[in-house]
Order: sequence, then structure tokens, then C-alpha cells
Amino acid sequence: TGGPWPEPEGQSGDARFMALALRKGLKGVGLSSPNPPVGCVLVQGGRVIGAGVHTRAGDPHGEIMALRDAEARDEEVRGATAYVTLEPCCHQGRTGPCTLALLQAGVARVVVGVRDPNPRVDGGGLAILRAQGVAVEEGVLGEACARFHAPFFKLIHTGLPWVSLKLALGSDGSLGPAGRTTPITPPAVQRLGHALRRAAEAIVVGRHTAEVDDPQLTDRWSASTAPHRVFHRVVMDNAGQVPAGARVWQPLAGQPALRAVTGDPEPLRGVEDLRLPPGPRGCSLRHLLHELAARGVGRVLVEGGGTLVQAFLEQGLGDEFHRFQSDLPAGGTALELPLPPAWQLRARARWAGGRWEVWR
Ligand code: AOF
Ligand code: ZN
Repeated sequence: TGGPWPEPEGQSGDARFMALALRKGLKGVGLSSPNPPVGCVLVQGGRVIGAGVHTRAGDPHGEIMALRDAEARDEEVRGATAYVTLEPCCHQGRTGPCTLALLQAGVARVVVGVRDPNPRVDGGGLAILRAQGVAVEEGVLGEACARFHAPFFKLIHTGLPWVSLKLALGSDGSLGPAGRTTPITPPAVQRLGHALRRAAEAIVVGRHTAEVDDPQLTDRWSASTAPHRVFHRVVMDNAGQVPAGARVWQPLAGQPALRAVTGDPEPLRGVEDLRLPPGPRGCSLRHLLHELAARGVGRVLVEGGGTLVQAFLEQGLGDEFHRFQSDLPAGGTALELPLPPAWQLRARARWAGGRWEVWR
């Protein structure tokens, strides 16, 4: 999911423990939205005595989970250092404030990756800790932490979820001949694809992809490890053309199927229609994103097809692009992809020398 993130093994001092906090935070990705998946590690005398992560809005924050972990392990928290990927909150929301909990537990030093841009926090957490005599360090692995929490920052600043775009292309830059289904990718690449789904709370595909590939768009996250996870399966089907028998419409627990429409097509059993105003191409994608945000979605994965990914790019509504590149031609026409220059590349795979290379 995402990455590459700094490996704790390759770091020393504060950076090493912050890398551990990031690794812990990764466990909350896909679960915590609209909240950030904050990771926290407590260290006493150079030894980790507790770790925690925020995995659900309304549940305790990462810091609280770490304090509870240390307590459960019978560890002494007084005088410890807390490593937190995001500035501890100082407000009373659904939970909190974490600053108070850290102070009460007697934590002596707090190392923070990046400030919380939430106007209710925004440096206030750091100020409170400092005022109470806690040693505060800011910006340790700051860039990595900012990148890790970028989806939350975007949600706070714009109200829109983070949008990852994914396409598998041939060496000719094409998706293959029109109307053919996407070639089956090897297990390593399928795993990467599923890791991208797992990091998202919604998947979106175009009508053509839903019809030609007939995918289920399922998430393989086990229900036992994350029973509250909701994975929205969305098809852009303006005029309601995807047949009622398509696999994507089959009901799945915790994975609601949504149909984005502009008109008033015949309703489908078990499928919720998102009625959207028309946009530059089909439905308004901006409205779609707002609708998803209203359902608590903080991360969206757009898996194709080419036209839909192009539409997101043209309208400046994508945040990162995952390109799965083969070194064999796919045999269609090259797809125009108006990628911004400073594009974030989070993961990719390439067919090279007779095998797939996968980067995380
Ligand atoms: C932290 N640690 O693990 C997280 C934080 O409604 P609440 O109480 O859950 O507060 C949500 C806000 O708290 C969220 O918008 C963000 O500013 C901060 N998230 N803060 O100290 C955490 N998830
Ligand atoms: Zn908090």
C-alpha cells in the first residue's frame, strides 16, 4: 500500500522510531477515513514499549492505542518518548485530546512527523506540549509523514478524497485492441493491484470496463481483521447501460455497489444510484468525489478504463498515477495521458526480461 516508505532498518536515532511509527500507521490505511491513519510508537531507554494506530473514526487515536498497548504490556510510560506521524490533537472531537493523554501519562518527549493542518489543531498540539515542559521535536521524517498523510491533508483543504489512477499499458502505450478484455496479469502484479484496492475505500470504473471485463471489483481484505471496513464499488454508468446480470451488481456484505447516473434509468435491485449533474464527459466527476466524501471515503482508486482515467487527468482530479507497464505491445492505439510534471508515483510494475518487476 503506497510507499516506498523509509525502512526502519535503514534509519538511526529518532528517524528509526518514526519509520516504525509509519509502518504502524500503514495498518490504518483504508480503515480510518475521514481521519488520518496516525501511527505512534512509545520508546523507553531505546526500547519500544508500545505501539498504536488509528483505525476508525470515533475510535481512540494512535497515541491512545500506543499508551494502552504499553499499559497492557506492563511497561513504564513515565519519561518515555512518543513518536507520532502526525501532530497530536489538542481538541475534543469524537475523542481526544491526545496531548492531554500524553501529558497525564508522563511522556517526557514527543517527536512529530508533520503538523496537523486541521484548523482545530494546526500547531496547537505542539504549543500545549511545549508549554507543559515536554520536549517537542517536529519534522522527523517530515517529508515521508507528509506524503503518508497527503490524502488527509487534501480532504481537510478541499473536502475531496484522494484519487489514485491505475492503468496497465503495453509498451506501445496502449490498453490493447478496443473491446477486448484486459490480459490476465501474473500473481505478483495482481497482488499489487489488490494492495491498491485495499488502500482505498472506493473503487471506480467506467461503463465500458464494467461491461467488457465484467469484474466483481471486490476487495480481498478479510472481514475478520477489519469488520467495519466499507469498500464502495462504483460504476460510471450514466444512462444505466450495464446489464442487471453484471457481476459488479451482485450484493456483497460491506462492499456496496453504486451506480453513477445522469438521467433516470431503470433502478437495479440492491444498487444505489448516485444521481450526478452532467460533467465535461459524462457525469460530473467532481460531484462524484463529493458524494463519496460524504459517505466517509477518503481514498478512491480509479481502475479504468482509459477514457475515465483521461477524464480525471484532464479535469485535474487525480492525485497519483500507477502505471503497470509491459514491455510487449498491447496492439491498440497509444493512450494520451496528460500527466502533470510533478506526478507522484506510488507503485508500479513492469514486464522486463521475461518477468514482472514490482516496486512498492
Ligand atoms: C491524533 N491522533 O490518531 C488522529 C488524529 O473526531 P476525532 O476525535 O477522531 O478527531 C479527528 C481529528 O483528529 C482529525 O480531523 C485530525 O485532525 C486528528 N486526527 N489526531 O492526535 C490520531 N487520527
Ligand atoms: Zn488525537
